[in-house]
Formats: sequence, C-alpha cells, structure tokens
Amino acid sequence: MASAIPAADLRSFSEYLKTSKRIIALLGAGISASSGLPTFRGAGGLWRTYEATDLATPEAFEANPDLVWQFYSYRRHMALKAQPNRAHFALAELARKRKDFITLTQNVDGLSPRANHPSEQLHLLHGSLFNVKCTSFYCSYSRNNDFTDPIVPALAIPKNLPEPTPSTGDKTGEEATRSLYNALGIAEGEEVDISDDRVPLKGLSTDLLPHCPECKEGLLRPGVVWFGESLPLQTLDTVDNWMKAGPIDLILVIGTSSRVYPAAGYVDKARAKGARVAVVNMDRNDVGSSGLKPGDWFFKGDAGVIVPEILQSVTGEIQ
Ligand code: BV8
Repeated sequence: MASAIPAADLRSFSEYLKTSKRIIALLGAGISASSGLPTFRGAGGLWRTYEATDLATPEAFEANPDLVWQFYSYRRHMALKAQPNRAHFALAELARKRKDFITLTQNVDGLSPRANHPSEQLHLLHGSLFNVKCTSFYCSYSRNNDFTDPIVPALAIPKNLPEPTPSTGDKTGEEATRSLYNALGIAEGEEVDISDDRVPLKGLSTDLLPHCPECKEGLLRPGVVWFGESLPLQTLDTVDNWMKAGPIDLILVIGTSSRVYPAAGYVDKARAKGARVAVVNMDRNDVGSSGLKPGDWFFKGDAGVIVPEILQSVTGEIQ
C-alpha cells in the first residue's frame, strides 16, 4: 500500500534512525486511539464529559470515591477489551533492537506492557489502571497487574452502558466515545458534567468499593498519578539518570497533546541534549509548547499506521 508519508521525510527519518543510538519516546493517549480507546481531549475526549479535575485528583477520590472508582473501573474494562496495535508492537521491537532506547508512556491503559515491550526500557510515568494501593495512612499495601474485571462486583459496568467494543482502526478513539455517548443519549459535541443524570453513575456505598486485604480497613485506590500528585520518584530518577548519561540522538513524541507536565517537559530536555524531534500526531497543532525546529519531523496521521512505517528501517516489517 502506498505510504501516506511524504517520501523525503520517510527517507531522511529512516536514515537518521539507523544511525541513532540513544533514543527516547514519549507516548500519549493518541497511540492507543486506534486500539479503540478514547483519548482525553480533542473531539471525542473521554474527559470532555468528566472534567479531569472532577475525577483524576485525590480530592475527587476523597469526596466521591464511588464516582471515581466507577470511572476507573470503566476504563479498566475498556482497556482490557482493547488490543495493543502495531505502534505498540513496533516500539517494543525497536527496544529489542536498540538497548539504549527508552519509552516514557503517559498512558495507564497497559497496552505497551501487553505488547511485550521490554519492561526495563518502559517507564509508566503515570502508573497503571491495573495497579491498586491502600489509602490508609499507616498501610503501604499495593499490588500490580490486577486484571480482575470488575475489581469488585459493585463496579460491574452499569447496565445502561454499552459493552465497549474497542475496534482497531477507530483512528482517534472517537467511535468508541461516540458509541458510549449515543447509548447515553448525549448528542455529538454536547458537554455534560458528572451531575447529569444521564451519566450512568450510581451512588455506591463505600463498603462496596475495593478494600485493603492487609489492613482490612483502608479503601484501595487506582495506582495512577492524579493531578497534583508527584510522579513516582524512582521513575523520575531513572529517567533523569538515563538522560544525563550522554547526548540524545532522537525523541519520538507520539500521540500526545503535550499539555501535561512534567511529562511534556521531556521533549525540551531531550532537545537540550542534542535530540532531533519526530512528532506523530493527527493534529499538526499538537507539537508541544516549543513547536518544531529545523531538522525535526512531523508525521501527520494515525500512530497505529505511521509508527510501524517510520521505524521499519530498524525493526523490519511489523505484522
Ligand atoms: C505534578 C493518570 C507536582 C490518571 C494523568 C507545569 C506547568 C503547568 C501545569 C503543571 C506543571 N507542573 C504540574 C502541573 C499541574 C499538572 C498539569 O500538567 N496540568 C495540566 C492540565 C496543565 N500536572 C500534575 O498535576 C502532575 N503532578 O506535577 O505534581 C508535585 C511534585 C511533588 C510533590 C507533589 C506534587 C501529574 C500529572 C499526571 C496526571 N495524570 N493520567 C488517568 O489517566 O486517569 S494525565 C493524563 O492526561 C494522561 O496520563 C496524559 O498525561 C494526559 C492526557 O494527555 P495525552 O496523553 O496527550 O492525551 P490527549 O487526549 O490530551 O491528547 C491526545 C493526542 O493524541 C492529541 O494530540 C491528538 O491530536 C492525538 N491523537 C488522537 N488520535 C491519534 C492521535 N495521534 C496519533 N494517532 C492517533 N490515532
């Protein structure tokens, strides 16, 4: 199939990739869109319905743990039904071919780990939907890779929500969102907030929510980084040490609106270490606060299609 990528860009990038040794990738929700998972912002933004500050903050969890758990239980369910796409697999293959290539993902959907991305070269900046931890001050219980769905019976998908059918090829995750909104009777482009009674979130008493098996009393929370919370310090150190270890040849910025910090800040940090920047995005405006510089690349299109193609000179064909 003829490439949608301008030949000169593909050629210059492929040549440069072959000579690149130290490479970093920053991933956002757009890489999982063609796996059928809605992105956060943009046309189909999942958070367009729920203000991010309403749900992804410690204060929201404190005030409405049932609401926040229903939001995360729905996203766990969606992510488990989705499949990694060729972009996830291509990056995993690049990591096997280039030991000095690290991937920083902002995504909590678990698709990069499920694409067998070498774990020592993959850093989950914002945690994972499938990690849980105790909220009791005196308890340090946590567990990773908990794929039980629903995590407790009370958090089963509400009856009037459609079973999510994440389909690959849903290029911006909009179909996934639209099918959800249609089922809720929410018109295209209509903004609703969480107080809208069409949003199928029922009041659940806290004792029906996940509790800590260790201290027996603490409520469990999703093991993700909420707004206002620090990213995992161990992860920040590991990434900073890698960046300090020498010049960086290339940073791939894939499927992110580059609005959330400190994750978005890695692009300028890499640039300061000599990196050229290659952005893969559906939207030419989403190239980060410092924009593109001479020598950078912008590849417009679906990451699920573009990423395997631009990495092919090193990874070979990804099925
Ligand atoms: C912290 C986990 C301090 C939860 C998430 C500096 C400046 C300004 C603000 C701040 C700053 N420092 C801190 C802040 C505040 C805040 C912040 O950045 N706010 C933003 C809104 C301005 N940051 C924080 O609070 C961070 N914490 O700094 O703490 C601290 C330090 C010490 C001690 C205590 C505190 C924590 C931020 C982490 C929040 N958690 N996720 C969950 O997921 O539920 S953020 C969440 O949103 C994601 O993880 C991701 O990071 C972000 C969404 O962004 P994207 O992934 O880019 O997705 P988006 O939908 O926006 O864009 C999709 C893109 O894909 C678009 O460009 C679209 O065009 C493109 N696309 C779509 N389809 C495709 C595609 N591209 C290719 N192919 C396609 N098919």
